[in-house]
Amino acid sequence: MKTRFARVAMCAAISIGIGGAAVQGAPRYTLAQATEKTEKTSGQGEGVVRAVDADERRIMITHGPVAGPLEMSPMTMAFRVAPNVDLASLSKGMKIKFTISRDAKGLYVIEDVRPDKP
Ligand SMILES: [Cu+2]
Repeated sequence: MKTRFARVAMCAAISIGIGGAAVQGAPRYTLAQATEKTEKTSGQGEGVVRAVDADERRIMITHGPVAGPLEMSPMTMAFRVAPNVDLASLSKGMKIKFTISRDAKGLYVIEDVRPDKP
């Protein structure tokens, strides 16, 4: 009986895992809600700098598809930039590779920027 229960419990755990992986979007995250707030999700992308606003610490980027837990379609948009990123190293027209994450408020932040050299 004990063994059978363990087997059933394991099957349940596996089916939850498979079901969760197969479902895109919110249902998958209900299981991980407890850790979601502290866990950093990030995404990797490439793009071209359109504008740098050093006062507001924002940059405008035309980016391609962003891959990773944080996915994004290609678009032109403004990002806030993390304090550790040196904005002086960025200029209009520069091709870059970047890493984004979401802050505690759910806003996108650029965590890292590298020149995208051929
Ligand atoms: Cu975007």
